[in-house]
Amino acid sequence: FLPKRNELGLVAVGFSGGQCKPGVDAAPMALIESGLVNQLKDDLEYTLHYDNQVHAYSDLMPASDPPHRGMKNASAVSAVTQKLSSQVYEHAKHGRFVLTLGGDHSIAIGTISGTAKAMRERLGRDMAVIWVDAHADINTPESSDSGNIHGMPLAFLTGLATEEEDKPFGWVKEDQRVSVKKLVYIGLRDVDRGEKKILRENGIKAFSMHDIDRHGIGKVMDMALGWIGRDTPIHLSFDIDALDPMWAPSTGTAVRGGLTLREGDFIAECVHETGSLVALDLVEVNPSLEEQGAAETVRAGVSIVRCALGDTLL
Ligand code: 6HN
Ligand code: MN
Ligand code: MN
Ligand code: MN
Repeated sequence: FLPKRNELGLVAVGFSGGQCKPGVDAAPMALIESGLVNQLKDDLEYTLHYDNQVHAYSDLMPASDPPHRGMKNASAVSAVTQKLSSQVYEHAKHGRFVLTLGGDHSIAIGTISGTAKAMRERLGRDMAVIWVDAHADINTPESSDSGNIHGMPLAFLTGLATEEEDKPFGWVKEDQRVSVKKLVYIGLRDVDRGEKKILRENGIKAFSMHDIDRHGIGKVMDMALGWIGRDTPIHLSFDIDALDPMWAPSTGTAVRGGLTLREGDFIAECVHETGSLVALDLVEVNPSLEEQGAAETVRAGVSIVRCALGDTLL
């Protein structure tokens, strides 16, 4: 069921509406300008399917977007992720590995719904999600303190938060969802109280920074991949704030005590090695924050992508 070797679909998403800080929309261009696309073509020998544009989806922005269930920009985020979902689905359906460069983490509602549906159709299989992040991003609109949708994508993707057909995110249907049993977290260290309850009550597998300190990243990856099992397609959603701000300072919700750059790369390498990785999101790089560290943050993002796409040391 593997993506065709070396066929890569790239979607660049310049969207920041899932949170309140401008600048995260500039990340795809910064990543591409730092040489990412050329490296994927030349060093890693991928055949690229890319429409050569950073999508801002301006045509989809509603004239007014009042709060809905406490969510900020709900109509905009819903419209953008619905469109993105079909773009990602189209790549995945053709057997391409799908790389999505964000944008804030709300865009995962689009990417994961797209790959989950394509994997069900192509393979008749439920996909697993590895979510690497300081945060759990599984607030329901009701449990969220901030109303920022980048803290909620997994609630909509797992069906813990649903919505009526004619409302924002009512387009996310059963065949686009992922099971809470097939979700694994790595790197958590800032989980809201309501989210802890959700993780507990649903028996969701999570490896926090505490677990990484205790067992080491090697053992944690064995356990994480063991939980998912063989022959299960995997979507890796990588929030750059999983890394310690020492390595990735330019991000909207930085939390100290995170992964080293090498631990982040190792996670990506291990998931690549399974041979089951079908898609990667790289999100939350914001070059306009902590500007002295922006180049380093972009470099960290490039490194994670290269590792997930099969760059090897030897
Ligand atoms: N991210 N839990 C906080 C919230 O607002 O719900 C932070 C979410 C951060 C989201 O980093 O992708
Ligand atoms: Mn985060
Ligand atoms: Mn918090
Ligand atoms: Mn996140």
